[in-house]
Amino acid sequence: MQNKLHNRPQEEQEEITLGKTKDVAVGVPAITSSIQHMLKYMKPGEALKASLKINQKKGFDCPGCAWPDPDDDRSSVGEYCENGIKAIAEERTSKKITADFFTKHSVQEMSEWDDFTIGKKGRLTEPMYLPKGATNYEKISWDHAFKKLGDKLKNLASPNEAIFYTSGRTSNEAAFLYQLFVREYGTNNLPDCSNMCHESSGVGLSGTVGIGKGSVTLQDLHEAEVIMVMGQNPGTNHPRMLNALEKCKENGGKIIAVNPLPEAGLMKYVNPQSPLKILKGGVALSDIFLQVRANGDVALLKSLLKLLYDAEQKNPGTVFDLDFIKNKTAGYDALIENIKDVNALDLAIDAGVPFEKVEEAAQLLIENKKIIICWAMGITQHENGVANVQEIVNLLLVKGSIGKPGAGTCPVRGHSNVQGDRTMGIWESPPQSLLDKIESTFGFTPPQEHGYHVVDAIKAMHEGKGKVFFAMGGNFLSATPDTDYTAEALQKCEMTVHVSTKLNRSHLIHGQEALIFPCLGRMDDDVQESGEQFVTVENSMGVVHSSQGIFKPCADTLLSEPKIVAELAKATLGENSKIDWDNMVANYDNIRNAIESTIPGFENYNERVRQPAGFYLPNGSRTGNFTTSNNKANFTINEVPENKLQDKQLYMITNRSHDQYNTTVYGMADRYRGIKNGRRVVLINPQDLKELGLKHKQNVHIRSHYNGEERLAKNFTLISYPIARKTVGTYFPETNVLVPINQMAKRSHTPASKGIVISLEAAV
Ligand SMILES: Nc1nc2c(c(=O)[nH]1)N[C@H]1C(S)=C(S)[C@@H](COP(=O)(O)OP(=O)(O)OC[C@H]3O[C@@H](n4cnc5c(=O)[nH]c(N)nc54)[C@H](O)[C@@H]3O)O[C@H]1N2
Ligand SMILES: Nc1nc2c(c(=O)[nH]1)N[C@H]1C(S)=C(S)[C@@H](COP(=O)(O)OP(=O)(O)OC[C@H]3O[C@@H](n4cnc5c(=O)[nH]c(N)nc54)[C@H](O)[C@@H]3O)O[C@H]1N2
Ligand SMILES: [Mo]
Repeated sequence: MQNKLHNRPQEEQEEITLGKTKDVAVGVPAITSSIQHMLKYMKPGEALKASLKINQKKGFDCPGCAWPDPDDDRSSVGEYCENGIKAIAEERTSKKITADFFTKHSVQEMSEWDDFTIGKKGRLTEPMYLPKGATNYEKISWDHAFKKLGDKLKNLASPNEAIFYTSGRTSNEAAFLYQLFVREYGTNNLPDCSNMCHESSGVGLSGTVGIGKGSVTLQDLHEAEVIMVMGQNPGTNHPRMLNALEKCKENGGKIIAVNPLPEAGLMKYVNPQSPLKILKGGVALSDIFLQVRANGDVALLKSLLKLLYDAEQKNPGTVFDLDFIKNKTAGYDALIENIKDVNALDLAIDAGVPFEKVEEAAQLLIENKKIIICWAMGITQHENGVANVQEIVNLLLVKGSIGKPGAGTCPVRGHSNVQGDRTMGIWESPPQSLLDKIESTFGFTPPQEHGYHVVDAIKAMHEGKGKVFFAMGGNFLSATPDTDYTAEALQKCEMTVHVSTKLNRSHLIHGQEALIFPCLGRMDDDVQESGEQFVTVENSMGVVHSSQGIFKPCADTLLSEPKIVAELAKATLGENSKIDWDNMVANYDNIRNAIESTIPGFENYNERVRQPAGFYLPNGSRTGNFTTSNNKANFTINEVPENKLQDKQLYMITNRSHDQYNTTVYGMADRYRGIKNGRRVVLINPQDLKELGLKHKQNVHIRSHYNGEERLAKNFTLISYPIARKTVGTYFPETNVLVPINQMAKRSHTPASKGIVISLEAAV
């Protein structure tokens, strides 16, 4: 029998309970929820210590999101949020999984548990090995484990038959060492979670403003006159961002939210660190809510641009920043040629937003100059994800709203070090400059041919071209699209290996042989030959800072990620390696020195990262120095995507609930949206429900449609919800089975997880 792939038996419908949908985020319920959560899973003394050290200058970096910490005035009671606390409790759980656990439970048995149950089993503590044909993982020594994998890698016909994935929690030190090993071994097969996340931002920004990262600092957000928050749910996924939005409002700024869902955090907010505000009941955050349909953003942005253009025509020089356009940009004439005859009203209708609302938003953009646009997965995870980002840039460029205080681009990153991992060279398509620098610094020639991104990696495994899959963190099976297809791909591998803190489904849907390498987490003390080590990470705004563990690891068998890489490198490359791996790991300062010699912007790394708040990496777009091929910021022309819906079809967006971290399910309560007890739900507009002849709380199957292919996911409960028309909301990863492997963003190859065409059928 095949192992169960999804996180719940599909045969039954869940008993969903509905509470009131909240329009206020954070406040007292968030504080109680986070305290309860910590005390449920952690030792009380540790819970207190963790909450005092989180995101402090000499503390550890929260393993949750990549939102930056204030440069100066940090809260003395901890820079944290409810969901950061849950991430901590998840990592620092008092439960452990030892080798006995795997003797007791076969892989088959575990694969029938749901994701919530799997995640709650505790921290992995011992290296484990699943031999070919075996039913249970067995204990293996670290030495044997490294030898097994090293021998396997040595004996592949080509290094390109191995694939090395990274999730975004890996520190700069581990990531740098890892890519160095992989490239010395001989491949650029370094797919990472970024491929499924902000890759569209990286691609869209690099070509237009010269750097694939955002341009703003926290201070800029406080100073902005207008902040647009597009395709992002900060109340859940970046709760500390709400502090910044609140400060912006206190300084007189206005907020525009662009989302198919009226997300609680965008509507109203109560600062948990301000008792007075808790009493007063909070601040209404968004001044204008543009309830766009799924993937209506290009149409909406073009409609706004046209309204700005019309206003500029009426009063030349008052709306657009003509000096900036003339001196700093290229492609303006072509842009104007493209938009001058479009119809703003038709575009607003296409976007699903009432035209008066678009006009209201345009007015704010016309009147102000310091504009910031923030965005996340609602923008990037579309076939036209790159076009979405480029249209955002167009809007900022006509206003001259980049490269000056209070203005610019703000792609809000996900994993706490996903940005740093990319800076360190975790990249399947590395720039030539990186490869050349590796060669001159370390004396070996890295492979020049680009490697597989996530989708190509899955296909390569499926076709038998990828034989060994190694994952530095993450939960590849559940995070990737097309779960059944990906499962087959992993099961075709000769060997799958996971460096992990917690058990997850990717350990249970495995290759012919499988290994689990248990590792230290962010909060664990990391002691190497020279003594206690700290690591460094880069946040969403390009600040590099240190992170130091504060707890004794739950088992002395755990190794740090850098140590695992070094041991694997020795077992694979042996005497042939040009790198002294033991020396690197003995003192992480040595790794940082190697980073300094290889990656631009890390001068005096060891010294500067010891400054309490770390340092900013250079960023041309922040200062108006656009390092594109023509040294200008480039306008681009992006066509409005055609509407693909046929009769009775809807667009499906796959979102996070308030009670999960990506594939880790913390619990079953999506508190702000008022949905409890289950996750197999479809949020649908009441009008669509009526037109389709379906009913609130009805049990349905979801069918996705892509180029004549169909995929089915069974037994979901319909929930009548104030979501945009023609758009339905479901949770990731339950509906990843419906995301077609080939449906991805042009140029960035990001799976289109927010643009799936589906139909609903009554379950009988
Ligand atoms: N607690 C917690 N924190 C997290 C995570 C987590 O799972 N839990 N995940 C981390 C990671 S890796 C990431 S990448 C970030 C993710 O952060 P988000 O991007 O906020 O996460 P999603 O839940 O995917 O939310 C996407 C938002 O976009 C909206 N949306 C969907 N489609 C469209 C569209 O077509 N247009 C527009 N304008 N909006 C749309 C959705 O309604 C939703 O509000 O959060 C990070 N932080
Ligand atoms: N349909 C749909 N699919 C999506 C998305 C979506 O919005 N919709 N979002 C996409 C996005 S934005 C992302 S970033 C990906 C996320 O993809 P991944 O990063 O692969 O998934 P996570 O669920 O974050 O990984 C969780 C696992 O990481 C391990 N882990 C946690 N901390 C550490 C650590 O410190 N070290 C190591 N070695 N392991 C650790 C634990 O074992 C845990 O089970 O999913 C993508 N998939
Ligand atoms: Mo992400």
